[in-house]
Amino acid sequence: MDLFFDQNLNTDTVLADGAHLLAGFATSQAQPLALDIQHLLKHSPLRFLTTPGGKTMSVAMSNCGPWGWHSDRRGYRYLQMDPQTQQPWPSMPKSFYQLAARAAAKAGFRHYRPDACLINRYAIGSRLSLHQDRDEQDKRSPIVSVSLGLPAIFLFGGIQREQACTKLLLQHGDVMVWGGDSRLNFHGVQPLAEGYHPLTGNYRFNLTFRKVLA
Ligand code: MD3
Ligand code: FE
Repeated sequence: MDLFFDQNLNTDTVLADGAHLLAGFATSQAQPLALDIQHLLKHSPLRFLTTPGGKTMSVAMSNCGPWGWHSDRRGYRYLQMDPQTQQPWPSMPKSFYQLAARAAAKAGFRHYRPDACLINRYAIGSRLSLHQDRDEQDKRSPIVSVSLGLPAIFLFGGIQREQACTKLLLQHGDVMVWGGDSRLNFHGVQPLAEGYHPLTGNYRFNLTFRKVLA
């Protein structure tokens, strides 16, 4: 099996046009990030969303920032209110926003202003099937993702579902920036292998920053 990963801290590896792996970019901030996540989840708890097709997702999700991603039988969309609490999503910590902006800048995307941050929690066996992120109005801004805790095998496909995928091991502290020609590529996450991480226990957390409004 071909599996690409980068152990070199603070390198910028370009996987495809606009797709950058910043290995270990968030490692030094991981502990405060994890504490902030636990705090945010007290306001808008993790939940298992339903797809329009009626399946329950195995990844538990919540959001912070002005917009939050939601899915139910009626479709995928961004909402300003958490439908579970009927309150606005908790605001995005400045440290999250600055981390995402610094990562985007390092990958060549200046003036990144994310207005949504999806919080994904993977338990052992949780997976994310191959999909595109196309619910955001702004498709010119990149998506920035931060991996914390247990490692996962990420699948990076092409612009069509049928194209072959590159496998990438995403480890604690890794940050990825997906912009330019890679912004609409298919991608997914293989079922999380069992393991234990000192910061997150039996879980992997992933933050994905997006710009919803153009
Ligand atoms: C490549 N999350 O939340 S982050 C998602 O690890 C999502 O939780 C995965 O896919 C996770 O939608 C992957 C990396 C990622 C995010 C968006 C992308 C990769 C992407 C958009 C285009 C291409
Ligand atoms: Fe995605």
